[in-house]
Amino acid sequence: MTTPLTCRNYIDGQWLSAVGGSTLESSNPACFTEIVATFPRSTADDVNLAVAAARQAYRSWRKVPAPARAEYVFRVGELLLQHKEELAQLMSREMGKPLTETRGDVQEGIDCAFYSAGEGRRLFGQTTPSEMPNKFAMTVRTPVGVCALITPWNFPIAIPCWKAMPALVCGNTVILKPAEDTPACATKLIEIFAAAGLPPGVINLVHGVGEEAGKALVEHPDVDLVSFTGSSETGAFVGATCGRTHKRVCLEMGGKNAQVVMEDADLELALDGAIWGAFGTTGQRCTATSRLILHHDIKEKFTAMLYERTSKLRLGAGTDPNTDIGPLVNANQLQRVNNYLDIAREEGAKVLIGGKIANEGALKNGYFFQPTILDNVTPDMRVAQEEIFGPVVALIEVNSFEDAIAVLNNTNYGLSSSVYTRDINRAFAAIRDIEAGITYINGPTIGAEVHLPFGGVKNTGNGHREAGTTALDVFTEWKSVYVDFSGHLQRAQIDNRTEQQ
Ligand code: UN1
Repeated sequence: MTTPLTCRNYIDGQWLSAVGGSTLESSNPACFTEIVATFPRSTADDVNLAVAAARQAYRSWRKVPAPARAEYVFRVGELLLQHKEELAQLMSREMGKPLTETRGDVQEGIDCAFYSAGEGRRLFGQTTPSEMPNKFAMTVRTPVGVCALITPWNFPIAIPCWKAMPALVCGNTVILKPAEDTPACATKLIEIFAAAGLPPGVINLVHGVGEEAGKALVEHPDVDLVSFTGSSETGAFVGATCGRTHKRVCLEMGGKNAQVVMEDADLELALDGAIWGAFGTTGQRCTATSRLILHHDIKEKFTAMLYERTSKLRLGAGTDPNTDIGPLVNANQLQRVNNYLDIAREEGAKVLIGGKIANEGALKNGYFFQPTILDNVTPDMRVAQEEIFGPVVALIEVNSFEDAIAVLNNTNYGLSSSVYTRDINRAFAAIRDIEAGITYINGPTIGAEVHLPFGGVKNTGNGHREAGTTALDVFTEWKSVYVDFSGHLQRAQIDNRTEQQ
């Protein structure tokens, strides 16, 4: 067992304990007796310090040329690359997912660094003709100010990077409040930002619980923008508070993503996609496949294939290279998934495989849940409507392509979606008719790349998209600029018209 790491807040370039001195612990979800880190339980006092530092640093950071700001972010990418394996190992211990996936998580941060850094030399605005002679018109992007980033535990490196990197390139200063399950990952990430030489106060880290540190940040009058990824319940609070206090707010919340398998699909390919989409990250992705919509003609055969493959999946610690599926992140999540199994049984779904907490032998000290397939699910059951966030997939049978799309759209969420078919006409009809921010054709619902917009419709989000160039729209304000070089007053809409016009 390794000695627990001592994590601190990072405020104005200093590593600090919480003002009140309280601490909390994170543990290994595959072996909860192993403490991974201790970290500060911050309160409004710590948040006040961080916001003051970020506000002060903003005065000069916004004037640093964007290409120079981007060079710091590029350096963060280089350092992440150097520390990739160490971060992946730590993440598997603290969050639980297998090493192949934690390496992918760090890689997503690296991709984001190099992609965002390129934006430092773009950040394009527009020029457009003025309606008046001798007048020039253009738009420029300006930073928003102090940004609070509230991030989840399922992608402890990638998601803070998605938010912090474009925010910094755009000229904002940042306060990160990471999830309380993954404080060590967040601390290591901020150590890397610090090592890249960012001036004090430009990036700050405040640990703690959502109801205390998170709430204080969202309510703070000197925070200009909140970017939140997490549950729909917390997102509703964040959105309402930001509405009341006139903050910019970007929300990324739940999903109830479906993969459709049509009768003409390549079933082996669809199977690979379903297993990866449903059980990757133990189903703890907002993009996870939690519904499989199967055409009647292949339902029986595909279900048998799925059963067979699921029965071979190995549960274990993420740090063990033989593990396919790691634990759930904590006891609450385990309880939540278990409760959904009770709900599924009460509603009349059939548990085809799995369905239970796994706590025998080597799994006894972890939060493991068996990979689970629910059959005979109808589109309106709670297990077909609510986000479970665990290794549970619901099978829904349909008789036509039109029904498949209707069932897929029959949810309050709209993040990711997938259709397996070899019919090009159906593929394009699906792209047109699916209500989701992301649609995959012949690929699983998980696996978004950093240079495309990421986010969803309906209750998944509030109209913003992270990643891609759309991240710039979250972290900048547009300014329209008119330069009149005529030397006299020119009245738009008036002086270019005659009386009659
Ligand atoms: C998330 O689940 O919150 O597309 C993010 C994917 C990953 C990101 C998931 N690249 O599954």
